[in-house]
Amino acid sequence: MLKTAFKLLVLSAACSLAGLAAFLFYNRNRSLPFITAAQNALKWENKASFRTEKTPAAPEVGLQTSAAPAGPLQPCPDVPPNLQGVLRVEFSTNRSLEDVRQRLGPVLQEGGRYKPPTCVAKQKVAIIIPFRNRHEHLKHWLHFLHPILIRQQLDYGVYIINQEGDSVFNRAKLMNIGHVEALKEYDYDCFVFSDVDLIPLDDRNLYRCSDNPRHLSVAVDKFNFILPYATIFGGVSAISKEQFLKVNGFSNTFWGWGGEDDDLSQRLYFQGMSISRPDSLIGRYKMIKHGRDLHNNPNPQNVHKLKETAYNMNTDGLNSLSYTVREIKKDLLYTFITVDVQAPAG
Ligand code: UDH
Ligand code: MN
Repeated sequence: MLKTAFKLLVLSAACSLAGLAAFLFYNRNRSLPFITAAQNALKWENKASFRTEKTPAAPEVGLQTSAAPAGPLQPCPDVPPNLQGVLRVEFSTNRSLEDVRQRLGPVLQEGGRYKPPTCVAKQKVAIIIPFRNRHEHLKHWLHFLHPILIRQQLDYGVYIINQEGDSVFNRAKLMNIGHVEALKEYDYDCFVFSDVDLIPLDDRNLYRCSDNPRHLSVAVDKFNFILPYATIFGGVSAISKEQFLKVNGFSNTFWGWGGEDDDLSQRLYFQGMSISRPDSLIGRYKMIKHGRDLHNNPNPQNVHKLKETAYNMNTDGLNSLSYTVREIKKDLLYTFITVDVQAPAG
């Protein structure tokens, strides 16, 4: 009797082992790479490399949560679970993009794209950066922002819109171009327009859109962490596709420094929207120190143009946008689009 029971036990153990081996063999090429990708991404969603000064390091995530979930993915939680809060940000380190590429290689897709592997992101976000000749700043931005955006569980892509040549700079037009070019690639529903030199000091400041356009760079060190004025919408701001289309995007006609962000702020106001903001303790930023760039001097005409926003907004914007794409380069960390903005002569 006892002997028979023992035989049965050995037999059933052998069967389960054989079953397990067969399962692993069958799935060796399918589930394992996915598990590895998911584990890598989760490692990053948890990464403590930019450790908060207050919060302790996030706990390790075990295999249990990182394995490929069976069936369709659930929506990501409202509050991403692995945020770190206050971040340490410094620009004294000489950063190499190769280093960032190596560390993020396993989780990012070509073009600076990411999707959370274990849940469906709340929003599809295109980050648009107006750019010319600020490669040092871009290195810092990519080094700090990718890990933050990953922890925020966004389905996102990074688009650097590079103005070709040395004609007068047009930040707003580059933003409009970024919006159009990003939408050619993917069905983004939210756009975060960000200067290349602004790094958030708290990852609870989510790079997402809300019911109203959202100004994210509320408290910048350069302005002593104080909001300079109530209607400001420059620096870093998040605006949904619908909100942006409703105001016909930015004006294309603000050449040189100043006014284009205030013009957009007025457009939003004229369309009955108001600006939302995170708390000033969370919306803190560091701006990388810089002087004024060549060919981007303050343009004294721009302030006068602000009187004409209501009159111009329906004919000057996305519906009148004209430019030429010179080159689209895909890096692991970003999509770099060089454009001719058709600057006026002189
Ligand atoms: N930008 C470039 N290249 C340029 C000009 C502007 O990439 O040549 C982009 C970049 O993303 C930058 C953004 O446009 O962050 C806004 O330009 P900015 O940084 O010059 O604007 P900000 O308001 O500068 O920060 C104010 C002038 C700083 C002079 C301070 C002297 N102490
Ligand atoms: Mn700046």
